[in-house]
Amino acid sequence: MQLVGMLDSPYVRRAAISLRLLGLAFEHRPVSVFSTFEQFRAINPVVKAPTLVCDDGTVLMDSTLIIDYAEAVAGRSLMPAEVVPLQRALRITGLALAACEKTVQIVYEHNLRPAEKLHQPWLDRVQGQLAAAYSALEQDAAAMPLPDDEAALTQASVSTAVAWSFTQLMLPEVIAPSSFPLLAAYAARAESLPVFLASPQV
Ligand SMILES: N[C@@H](CCC(=O)N[C@@H](CS)C(=O)NCC(=O)O)C(=O)O
Repeated sequence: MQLVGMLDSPYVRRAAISLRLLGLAFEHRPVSVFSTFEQFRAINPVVKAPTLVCDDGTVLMDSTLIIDYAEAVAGRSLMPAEVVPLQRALRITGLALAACEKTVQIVYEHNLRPAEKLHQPWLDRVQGQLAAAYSALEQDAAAMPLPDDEAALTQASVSTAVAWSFTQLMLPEVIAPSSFPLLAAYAARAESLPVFLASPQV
């Protein structure tokens, strides 16, 4: 299978790290939805990253759905099986994905619009949502043990660390690490693990 998209996308990166954790072989094709739009469109006319080209040629998109497929192929899940830990993991993963989405929206507002068309009320709203997601994650991170080895990583850990690193790469002035010390420490530890180092965001 082929995973298409740049690793500076948190969605591509969480899919890549998940595929590795699941032990699935894949080819990574670093094609950009912006600088190589036409090349991406030839693979997936919808131009969404990540895209997964399955071994039978089926084209999947959306990181969560790609991970769902990968887990079915691997025969195991990065989510807990029991209801209470699963509920907790789903909440953390949802917060991390919301943080990714809000970061992307802020980046697009700055980078894809002419400066005179930037809409400050929308930016203020999205920045508030981003801060709310990280405040909730910071509280939940207090209960998450720092990952010692990658066998202990769950989808909640992967998505939390990937989201944090992405926001720090793109918007360090908006979300200060000093205000979220547990998350900063959590992501630093995750980023030192081989599976994260094998899928660097830069
Ligand atoms: N919910 C999707 C979000 C994917 C997404 O928005 N990816 C961005 C790159 S970070 C993209 O494809 N942007 C191009 C576009 O939406 O036109 C997922 O989890 O994969």
